Amino acid sequence: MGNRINFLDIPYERGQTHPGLKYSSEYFKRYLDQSSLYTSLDFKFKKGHHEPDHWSYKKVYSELDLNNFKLEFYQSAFEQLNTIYAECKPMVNWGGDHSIAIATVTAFLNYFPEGYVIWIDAHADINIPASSLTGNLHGTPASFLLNIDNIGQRQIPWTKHFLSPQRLIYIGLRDLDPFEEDLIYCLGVKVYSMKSVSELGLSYIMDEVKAYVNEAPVHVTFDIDSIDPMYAPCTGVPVPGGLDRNEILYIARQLSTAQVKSLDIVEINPLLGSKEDLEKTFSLALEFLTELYVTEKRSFHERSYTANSV
Ligand SMILES: [Mn+2]
Repeated sequence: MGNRINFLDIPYERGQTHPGLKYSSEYFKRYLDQSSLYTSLDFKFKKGHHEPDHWSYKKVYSELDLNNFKLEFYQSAFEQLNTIYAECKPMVNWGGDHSIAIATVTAFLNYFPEGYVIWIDAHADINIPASSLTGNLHGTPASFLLNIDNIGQRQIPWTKHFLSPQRLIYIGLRDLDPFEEDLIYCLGVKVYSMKSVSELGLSYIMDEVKAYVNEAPVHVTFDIDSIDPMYAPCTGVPVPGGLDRNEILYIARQLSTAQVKSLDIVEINPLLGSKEDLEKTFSLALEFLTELYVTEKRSFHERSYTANSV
């Protein structure tokens, strides 16, 4: 029996500088055709949302620059998501760089203003344009979604609902700018950094996360660079010391399939890395999806986990 998931590619790559992210969904589909890895997922591919060709990359260091960055393209992705979101759950949004969260999270909040966002990432992506050291939009989406300094109101006026800091949960952080650290501390966002993963253990952390979100709807935004580059090397900003294969699959199993209404998978760049690196990265992404969405496997895993943990 297939587990139907709706798949939308949003191959925006101009929120960062490495070309290749726009081919990610294409490579993933090819990988699915060739892979010997078993999955009982039944992907329903929707016509995706592509960046206009004439859009040229521009670094973003201030809100003034941002106006030239044309966030209206994200608005059209939001609008497309909105029209299909109602009848298409669960929804997998395949990036692209992490700036697509500007579209995907606003679409989620439009349906579930009381929902939670679990942001799995090595980076917090919470710079404001003026604080960004790189000028790359993919390091800023959380600040728009949280409406820091009213930047959301000015730059993404299509959304009625901003994310409250209490409804954001980070997992896997390990590479933050000082501005981001201060901001997260002031906002009181829940953070499970890699340091807390090693100190508390993921089973403690996921129990806490599940108790915290309770029955509320959840959007997971999964940056592949949360994983250690040893297991998922094809990404533009790799940071050592990340989650290992077992840890990310454990997180996927612990999340309730019914509760996760939508998921982003971002920052897989098929042009960075060898053939072997590609195989590693895409197989891990597919395993993550399988553990998250194949409900009938869950009880088996839970049993085996209980058995192993005594
Ligand atoms: Mn990210």
